Amino acid sequence: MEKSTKSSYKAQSIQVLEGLEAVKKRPAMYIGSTDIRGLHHLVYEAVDNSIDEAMAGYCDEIKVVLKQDGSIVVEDNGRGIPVDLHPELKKSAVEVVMTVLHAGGKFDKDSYQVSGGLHGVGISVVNALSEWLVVEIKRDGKLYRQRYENGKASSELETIGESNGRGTKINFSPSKETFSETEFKYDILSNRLRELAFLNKNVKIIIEDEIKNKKDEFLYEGGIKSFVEYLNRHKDKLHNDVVYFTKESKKINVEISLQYNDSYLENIFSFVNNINTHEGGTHLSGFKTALTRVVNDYIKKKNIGTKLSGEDLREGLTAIISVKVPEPQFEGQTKTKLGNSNIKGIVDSIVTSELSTFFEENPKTAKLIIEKCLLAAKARDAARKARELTRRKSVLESGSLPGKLADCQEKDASKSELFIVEGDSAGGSAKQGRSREFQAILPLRGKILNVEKARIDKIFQNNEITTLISAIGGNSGEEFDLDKVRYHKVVIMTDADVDGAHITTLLLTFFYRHMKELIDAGYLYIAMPPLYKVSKDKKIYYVYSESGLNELFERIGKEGTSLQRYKGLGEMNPSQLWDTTMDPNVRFIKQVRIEDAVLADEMFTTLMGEKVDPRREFIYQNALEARNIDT
Ligand code: 0RA
Repeated sequence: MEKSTKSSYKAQSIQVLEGLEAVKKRPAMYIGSTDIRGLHHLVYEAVDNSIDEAMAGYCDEIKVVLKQDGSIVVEDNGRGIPVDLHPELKKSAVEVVMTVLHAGGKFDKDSYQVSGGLHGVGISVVNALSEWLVVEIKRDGKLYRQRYENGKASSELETIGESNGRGTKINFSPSKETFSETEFKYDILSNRLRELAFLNKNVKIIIEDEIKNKKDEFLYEGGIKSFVEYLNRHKDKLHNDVVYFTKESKKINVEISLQYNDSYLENIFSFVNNINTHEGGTHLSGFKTALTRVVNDYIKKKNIGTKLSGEDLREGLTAIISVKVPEPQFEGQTKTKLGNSNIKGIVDSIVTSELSTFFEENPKTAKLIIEKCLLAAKARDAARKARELTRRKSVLESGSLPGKLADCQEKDASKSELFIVEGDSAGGSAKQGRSREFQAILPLRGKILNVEKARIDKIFQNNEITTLISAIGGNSGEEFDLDKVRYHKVVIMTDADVDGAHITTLLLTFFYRHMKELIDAGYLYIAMPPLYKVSKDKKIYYVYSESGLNELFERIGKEGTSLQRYKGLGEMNPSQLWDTTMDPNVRFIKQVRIEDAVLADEMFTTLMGEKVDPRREFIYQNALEARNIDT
C-alpha cells in the first residue's frame, strides 16, 4: 500500500472504487467469461481462499452449500479473515479484502507459501459481481458480520454474537446483470471439489444442495494416491500397489502417484498449485524424462529387455503429478503450461531416486510393468510401419491428398474449413452445397473404428482413420504438428439421431486420444443441422432446438403452419444443407472444448471402453461440454 498521507489516501480510495468498477465493466477479464463457466468460477475463487488457508496449515474443513434462494455459501474453519482496522485505508482488514482488487493475502504474504487459483484475482471480484454478499467471521471469541451490495459495504462490520473456534463464511448471490445464467450446478461444483480434495489430502470438503437435497463429503487421506485409484477404478489394473511419493526440495513440493492398467492409453494429469496444467510444462517433462531413464536403466541392469521409448513406457499409465510452486509462471495458449525452468530438474531428480527405489523394492511389479511396455513397443513398431505406409500414401510425403477428399481452393489454413460427413449421400449433398472456395468435404463411410478398444497398430491400419489424418495434414500422436494442420475449422457433421451421435462420439474419441492439440487450439467443431422446417405463408423457418420450436410458434402462431422433422442430412438437398448448416452467416456450430480433462477421460473410458456396467450409469449423466459460437 501507498504512504498514508492525506492525498494518497484519497487517491487510493478513488483507485479502489475504480478497481471494482473495472471488474463490473469487464468481468470476463477477471473470471474468463460471464456464462456458466464464469458463474462457477466465482465459487472456485472463494474456495481457493479457503484452500490457501488449508495449504498454510490452518484449515481442514471447507463446506459449500447451494442455498434454497439460489445463493451459495463457502465456509471454512481457518483463522478467519482479520477484522482489525487497516491503518492506511481506515477500514477493517476484511473490508479491504472484500473491496480492494488483489488485496486477498497481500498484508500477510509470508504466511502463504503458495497460492492456488488460476487468476488469483481474489475474493473482491466475487464481491464485485454479487448482487449481495454477507461475510461472517469467527475470531477472538466473537462472531462478526458485514453485508455488501454490488461490491459496496451496505452495513458496518458488526459484532453479532459470540463464537468458539475460528473461521470464515461467505454467502453470496451472483449478479443477474452480469451472468447469463445464475443457477449453480451441483455436478460441476462437486467434480472440482472432489479434485481439490484429492489434491489436498486430509482436507474435508463438503458439498450440499439444499434444493435438490444432495450431499457429498470428500476426504482423502491418500491424496493423489486415492486420485489414481479413482481414475483406474473402472480399469483392469496391472498391479495392485499404487506407486506414491512426495518430497520437498528448494521450497518446491512434489507429489507423484502412478499405476498401470492394461489399456493402451496414457492418462497423465499434472497440476501446479491445484490448477490442472492441461498443456503440461516443466514439471511434466521432468517426470517423463526421469521415468524413461529409470526404467531403461533398470532393464539394462537386470538385462530383461531392449531399450524402450517414452511413449512405450506410458502406455496404460495413469499418473498424477502435483507440484506446489511459490511463484508459478504460466504460459501457453490457455495459460496452463508451467514455464519455471528450474522445476524440471527438481522433479527429475526426485522421481529418479524415488522410482529406482520402488523398482528395487518391488521387483515383481517392475517385471509386470516392463513386460507390458515391451509388448507396447512391439505393437508400436507395427503401428509405425502402418503409419509409414499412410504417410507415403498421404500428402505428408507425396503431396497427394486422399481421393475421397473434395478439397477447397483456399490454401490459408486459417480461412479453410473441413467438413467430415457421415455417409456418401450426405457427402454428395455437402459437396454440391458447399462454398468450394474455403470448404472441403471428407465423406466417411461406415462405422469409425473405436480407438478406445483397439491396439495402436490396428488404429493406424484403419482406412477411415488414415484418411482423416492425411486430410487434416498435421499427423497425429507425438508427431502431431499444429502448424501443418490444413484447416482451422474441422467440423463434424452427422445426422441428428442416435447413429449420428454415436459416430460423433467415436470421432471425438479419436480426436481426444490422438489429436488433443487440435481440440486445445479450438479447431474442432460440431455442426448443428436443423431439427425442423416450418413453413407458413410461403415463408420457411429452420428450427434448431425443441425450445426454438415453441418460441417460433409463439411468435408466428401455430395456425396454418406445416411442420417437417429432419431425421437426417440426407433429407436436405444441397442448397438446403448450405442454407441451414454450412453457410457461416446463418449456421450454428459448436466448438468442442475439453472443459475438464479428467471428466473427458472418464467419459471416453466409460462410453467407449470395455466395461459395460459403468457405461450404463454414465451415458445419461454427462455430455461433453460444447459451446455455441457465433460465426
Ligand atoms: C488474510 C490473513 C489471514 C487470513 C486470511 C486472510 C484468510 C482469508 C480467507 C478467505 C476465506 N477464508 C479465509 N481465511 C483466512 C491471517 C489471519 C491471522 O493471522 O490470524
